[in-house]
Amino acid sequence: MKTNWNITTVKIYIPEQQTKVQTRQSMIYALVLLQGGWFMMGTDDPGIPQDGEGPQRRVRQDPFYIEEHEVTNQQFQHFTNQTGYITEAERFGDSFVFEGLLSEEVKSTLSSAVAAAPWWSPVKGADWRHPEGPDSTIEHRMSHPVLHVSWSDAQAYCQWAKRRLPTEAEWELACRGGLQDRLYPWGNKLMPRGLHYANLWQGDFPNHNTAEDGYANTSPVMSFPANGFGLYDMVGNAWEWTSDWWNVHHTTEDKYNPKGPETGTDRVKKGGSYMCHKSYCYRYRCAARSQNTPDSSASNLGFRCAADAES
Ligand SMILES: *[C@@H]1O[C@H](CO)[C@@H](O)[C@H](O)[C@H]1NC(C)=O
Ligand SMILES: [Ca+2]
Ligand SMILES: [Ca+2]
Repeated sequence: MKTNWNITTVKIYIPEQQTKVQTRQSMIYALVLLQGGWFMMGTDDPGIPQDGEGPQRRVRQDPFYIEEHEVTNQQFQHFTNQTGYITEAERFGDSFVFEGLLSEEVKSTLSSAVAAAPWWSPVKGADWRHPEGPDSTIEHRMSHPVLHVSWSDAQAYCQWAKRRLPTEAEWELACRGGLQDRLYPWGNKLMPRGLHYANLWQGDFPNHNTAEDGYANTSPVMSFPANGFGLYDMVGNAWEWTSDWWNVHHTTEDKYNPKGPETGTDRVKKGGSYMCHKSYCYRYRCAARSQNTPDSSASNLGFRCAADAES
């Protein structure tokens, strides 16, 4: 496989030492090495109990790599250029878009919406290159997270990049950034010193987004501060697929490199998105979780890859 993307930085995180910066030949963007070890997964004080956020349990995780930011449109375009890959949304001919972002023209063509969430509409011609439907483009958003990618699309990209999706446990360890029992990657206060730490929704959902954090839609990756592991947008911006099947029942038993249930119908996604507001989607917390069928795609759902640590 040919690539003209050469040296990128690999930041190696080592607990109790400074972040070591190495360079190495790499096809695509930076990975951060996390040392693993024991951590507390989930919470005994769930924000949304029916999502299976609890109980809190001890998890021991081997070292692994995780990408420092969500996979961008640029990265995904590089992948499709090289492979000719067609996403599921492109094959199905439609994908879910948040109505608040649609042009009047696209809105006038809509036939159906989701009963429980009428702000979601399947839009013909919506896909990763056209996040708000056929009259939209990613040209000015190449550094934003790729959207409208199904779990299978995400899986295909990571495989091509010689990587894989993170497990939910890996993702959550990464989200916590070395902190214990905190709500957010940076602590318990949503806005320390009055500053925005993630791309979320401010205002009245779903009618009015004040975009006080600077963005009513996605933001370029790394627009908000990194967590303690040097990882960006772990909560907010785009939801992120993980490799686990969905299940809301957990025990307090210690777990070793858990990979989730053997089977299921839905896959776990983590971190919430630019559409999340406390009033209806208090899921921009590390313990929070949600699910979609593996062929689902939407205008707020992306991913990042992980990789095994060579030992
Ligand atoms: C993908 O191919 C198009 C058309 O040749 C080109 O304009 C674009 O820069 C390529 N993208 C990447 C990320 O290589
Ligand atoms: Ca926002
Ligand atoms: Ca995210």
